[in-house]
Amino acid sequence: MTSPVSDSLFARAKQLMPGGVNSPVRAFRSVGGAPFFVKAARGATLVTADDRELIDFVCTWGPAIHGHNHPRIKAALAAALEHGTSFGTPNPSEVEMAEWIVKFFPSIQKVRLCNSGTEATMSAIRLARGFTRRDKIIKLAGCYHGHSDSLLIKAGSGALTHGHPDSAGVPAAFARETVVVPYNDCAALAAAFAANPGQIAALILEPYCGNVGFIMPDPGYLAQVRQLTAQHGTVLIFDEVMTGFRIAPGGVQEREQIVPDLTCLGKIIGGGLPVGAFGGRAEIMDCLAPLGPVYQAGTLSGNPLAMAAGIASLQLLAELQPYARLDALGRQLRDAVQAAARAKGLPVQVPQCGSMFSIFFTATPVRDYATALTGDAALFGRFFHACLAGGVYLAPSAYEAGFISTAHEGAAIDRACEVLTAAIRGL
Ligand code: KE4
Repeated sequence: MTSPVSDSLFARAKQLMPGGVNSPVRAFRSVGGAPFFVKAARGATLVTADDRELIDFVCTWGPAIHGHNHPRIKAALAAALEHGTSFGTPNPSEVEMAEWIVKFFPSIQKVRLCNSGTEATMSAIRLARGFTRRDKIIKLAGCYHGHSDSLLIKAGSGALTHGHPDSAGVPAAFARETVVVPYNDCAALAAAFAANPGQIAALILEPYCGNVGFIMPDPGYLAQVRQLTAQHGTVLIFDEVMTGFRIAPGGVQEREQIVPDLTCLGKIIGGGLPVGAFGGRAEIMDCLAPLGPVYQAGTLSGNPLAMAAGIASLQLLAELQPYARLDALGRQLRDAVQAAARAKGLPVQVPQCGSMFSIFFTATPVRDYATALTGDAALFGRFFHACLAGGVYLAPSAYEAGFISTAHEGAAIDRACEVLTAAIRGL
């Protein structure tokens, strides 16, 4: 499959941008080959610069839960555009967005809007440190929370793919303040608290991991995390940038009935435009400037275009309540992959919940960073390219989650299952 236009664009891009991309995972470094360039997207389909149509299971890394360029989101954006692009002042749409978030997430009494998931988690950590007057934090190996210094320690996602989870450029002094423990390991977590008595400001985790592949918690694990953090006066931060409004209207915390102290959001609440948010208990949030001593700010925070697109996306979720349909699509894909792998005698794990899934080529049940690494990444690369040749675009890394939208229903999911089945048969 030749892609002369993408190849030419990539050659130009590499002269101008490191690796020819603006986010590392897009470079296809872990699956090999050169990335394609996309010029348009609609529904479940990407249109490449070489006019190939691909069924998309990345969904711009989560935001496109209604598919790309949904008419309702497009119309909301067009209407907002009539009034301007950015005001730098309070505006009605950020109030409406805050009301939506507080309504869907009862644990969020107050919320601050920002421009990315990285900003949300970085700010939540600073807020927890300011509120507790403690410096240390706990994160879980393989969880990815964006690229702020304190959190790029044993990160997931692209940092994991690139084989050096601890990024260069992070001062050792910063890394020393971040304690890393395995996901799904209550004993290790209790030991970390015992070794740092009264010192842990916050524990941040992806309650369902989406950046080391897709990994769900053992039964009772999240309740144990909640109990230990409460016992030690540690702020529990759920990073639901990926899972918020995707796993359930109120994210994992609704599905698992766990109440964190702070929650980070992003992706879906921007409808495809740059966005982030963090919120939680008012007594913690009120430590934020201008009320309190913890500073946080942003030129484009609450941007009216991002708010308009995000509100339209949330309105659609409230109207359609698509979660059972999305789970049926996820099961259909999971069942097809499992059946094909069984017929081939190929060990595979296909964790799936609702519209999130991943595919690990290993016989080992994947429950944390270490077991995720037992997956055959080279085989995943071959599988990825076989799917791409068949017209299906999976995340270009064995350590990412796949995303399904309502637009995949019907022909797209059926065709995708055929392509994934044929790809496995050909391995
Ligand atoms: P952003 O700064 O990329 O908006 O959000 C960072 C972030 C925070 N928390 C979670 C749970 C996330 O998944 C992310 C970003 N996710 C990656 C996908 N693995 C974004 C894609 C990329 O980095 O190119």
